[in-house]
Amino acid sequence: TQAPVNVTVTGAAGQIGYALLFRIASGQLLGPDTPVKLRLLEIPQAVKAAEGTAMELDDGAFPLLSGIDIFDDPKQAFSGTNIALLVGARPRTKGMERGDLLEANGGIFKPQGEAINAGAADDIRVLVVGNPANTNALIAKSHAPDVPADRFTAMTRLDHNRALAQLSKKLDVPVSDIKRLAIWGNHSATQYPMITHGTVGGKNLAEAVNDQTWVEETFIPTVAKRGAAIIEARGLSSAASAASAAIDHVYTWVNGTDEGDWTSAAVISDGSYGVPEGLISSFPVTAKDGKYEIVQGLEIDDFSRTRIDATVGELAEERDAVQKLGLI
Ligand code: NAX
Repeated sequence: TQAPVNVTVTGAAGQIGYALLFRIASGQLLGPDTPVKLRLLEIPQAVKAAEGTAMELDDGAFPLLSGIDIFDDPKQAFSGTNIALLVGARPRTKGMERGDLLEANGGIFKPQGEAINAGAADDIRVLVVGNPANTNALIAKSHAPDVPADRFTAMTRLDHNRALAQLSKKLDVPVSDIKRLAIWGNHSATQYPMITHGTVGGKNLAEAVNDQTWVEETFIPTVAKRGAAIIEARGLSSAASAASAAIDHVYTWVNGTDEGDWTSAAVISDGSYGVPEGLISSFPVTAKDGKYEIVQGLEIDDFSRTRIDATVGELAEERDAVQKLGLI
């Protein structure tokens, strides 16, 4: 068998952590032949709770789980790590301005970026889940100059999966029939789920839907505001679905996309489609040989252009704000 892959999970005692760790331990992150070693990072007050989760992981008797270590120091938690899932973040609380939120998260993602730079394995791959995910990824990346920039990504796969679910219900087809869907921009209410180049059973998705009013007034807002709808219904934010999307994001990154299909991930922009270079923006992406690549050459219609510009504009504002705060 293979040597174990080191996987660091931050925010391990949180609700996404609780759903995510069992999926990783069961082999769903990297596949059924790859043993994993978990490195959990928490703040000191939550270490005891993380120990409780680790006890339950032990009790799962997972054949692929070859060890669990718990840390409250990022330097130790990221030492030798191959895959880092940055889930822990500072949530927005009542009365908090955006600047305060960005600053509080800078205090988390700057030292974590530095720790990744200092001690992670050469093949390190980072997925940021903690919000504001795109900008937190940008902060971490900025403090890891020795790590290739394309190893820092943020999660929009949950948005992608939410869009698949809505379309599957609308068209009464299995989710697996729907291909080439794409989330653009920020993981926020401004995100743009694009169906223009999608296919369903080999036919064009937008033509199959054939209802632009539904797209604009129901589909896009439902996908963009799904997080709030889950909180409203469950009394808690999305956790198992977020964990599932994180599993999907890494599994696809490592194992590749199917020929002719895409997925969505927030990756560093190379200037494609007018998205300013250096922003961590969601794009349609393929994965091959362990790399995410932006799908090139798509024609962008006027409606899509407006939506992409709006969400990318928000990302540029967040970047400017963290730049002013000296966080990047
Ligand atoms: P919880 O509040 O349940 O858990 C967060 C955990 O992070 C806590 O245990 C806390 O102690 C820990 N933490 C805080 N600062 C830390 C640090 N510096 N180092 C290590 N751990 C730290 O939140 P949960 O519901 O698990 O959500 C986690 C994050 O995911 C939030 O930022 C949330 O907004 C974000 N989400 C992102 C999604 C996405 O699609 N990108 C969707 C789901 C989710 O809303």
